[in-house]
Amino acid sequence: MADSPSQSFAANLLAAFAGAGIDQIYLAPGARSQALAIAAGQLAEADLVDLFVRLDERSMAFTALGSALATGKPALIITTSGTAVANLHPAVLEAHHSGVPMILLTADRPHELREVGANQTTKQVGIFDDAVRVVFDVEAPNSEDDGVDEIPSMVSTAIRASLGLGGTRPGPVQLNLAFREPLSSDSPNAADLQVTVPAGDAVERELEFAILDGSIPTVVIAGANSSDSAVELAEAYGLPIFAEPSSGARFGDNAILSYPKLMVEQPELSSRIGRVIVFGKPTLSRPITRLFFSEHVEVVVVRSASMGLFDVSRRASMFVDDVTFDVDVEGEWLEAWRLADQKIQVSTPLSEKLSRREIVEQVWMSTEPTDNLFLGASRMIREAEVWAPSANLNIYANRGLAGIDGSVATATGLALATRAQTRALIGDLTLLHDAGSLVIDPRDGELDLQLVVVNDRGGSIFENLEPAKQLTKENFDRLFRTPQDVNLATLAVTYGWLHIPVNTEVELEAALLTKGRVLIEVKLA
Ligand SMILES: Cc1ncc(C[n+]2csc(CCOP(=O)(O)OP(=O)(O)O)c2C)c(N)n1
Ligand SMILES: [Mg+2]
Repeated sequence: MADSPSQSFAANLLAAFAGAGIDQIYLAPGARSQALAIAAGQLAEADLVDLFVRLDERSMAFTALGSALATGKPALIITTSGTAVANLHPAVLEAHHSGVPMILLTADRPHELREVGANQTTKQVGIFDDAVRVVFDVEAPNSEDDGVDEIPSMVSTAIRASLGLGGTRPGPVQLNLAFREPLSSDSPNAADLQVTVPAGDAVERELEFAILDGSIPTVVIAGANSSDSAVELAEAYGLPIFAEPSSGARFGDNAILSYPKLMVEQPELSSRIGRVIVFGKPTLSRPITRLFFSEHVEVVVVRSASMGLFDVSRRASMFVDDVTFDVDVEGEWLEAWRLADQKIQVSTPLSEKLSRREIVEQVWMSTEPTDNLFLGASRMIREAEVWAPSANLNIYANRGLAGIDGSVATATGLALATRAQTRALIGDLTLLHDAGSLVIDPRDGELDLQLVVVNDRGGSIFENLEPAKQLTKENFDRLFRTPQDVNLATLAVTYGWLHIPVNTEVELEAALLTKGRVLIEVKLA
């Protein structure tokens, strides 16, 4: 085959990424990206990277997002030009808002073929606006070594920006790569190339601390992506902690698990709150959001490394990196919350039918510390906020934008990157929205991936909306609940998944022990 500057550039580029430790590559097929595909295939064949091939770019990008959530490292995403690039947008936005590293390699026509009606050609530079930390618009290489000298610095910048080492939050980065014919060749082989990428130092920011008045009754609010530091603070100073299920902080002696209920049912206690210290991004319950707006509550925000500044009420008194207290917090304050929490935890009656509470409890009980648990963005994460027991588990949720899209794919990415037992607890519409991600590539190998689908025939979360009371049932169903009649058993089987229908707690417990790719359908309606 004739030499191809495109192939030479692609081989050097991918060898540079692989050499720098970026070893997860996601690829969707296409003509313009063929040199990148061939280079990725060579690296995979030589066992230098893991390569995952996907048909649907939307699904692929969410899978890569899941992989990065588990590893903390960006995966490479390779697409052809045109709408293929646009299909990355939902996952790019989620990664932008929740600070997940991601590197996009989008193939494009050469510059002279843009804006002239050439096939499969659109404006790919700028398509993601400010959702990408950095964009490179790389000219098509014309000769053997064209552009190769710039690769190490470009790759270094891309990796550093995606990881947030350059002073911004982690997030997506785009390399828009123009290629002209000949689009590929059989040499060089990317696996034979060694390209050294400068690492560079992380930008150090001076951390800001605050010393707070310990006499003000304070609670720690741990939203999505809070991490252990929220727990450490609460335990160091005897503060109650209200931790969302995907906070990474819902465990330990200070966790007040029933806070969503207590905030409503114990007005005397909750009205005593004079200050909240916020970690991560809390989005789940209205009583907590109301606290941020309450005039007699001071809002102290601890900067999140991933989620960006949180200040929904625009009332934050300070943004800091850590806090301490001048005097010890009264022990009575934590005790009062613990007591109320214990009372409510035991006093809720259980019915005969499998309830959402039992689903949550059973899923948590079946989940080991090395497993992954992904929570879809609808009713079940809110049920988990009320019922999930205290446990230090690997829990993930796409709370950057709280979309129901890409949930099957994100969970698949968690499973692919870790090869650990992975569960997704999702609603029926959330499953159907991402049904395309059920497509299996047999080359991905064995995965222990359970989709626990709570099938209540439609979006039951909307029952809490005002229109549920205002509209006729028929209208409400048509406009909001959108009931569906899809046969999940045949859907699962069509895509090669095992389907297990579940009606009781005992059946659910048994189903959760099943290995392989399983769709566990819990029928509630
Ligand atoms: C991409 C996207 N589209 C629409 C929404 C709005 N939305 C939030 S929850 C929901 C319904 C989810 O229903 P289901 O998955 O069955 O969960 P349930 O609440 O019934 O448990 C929708 C459409 C969203 N969050 N994301
Ligand atoms: Mg539903």
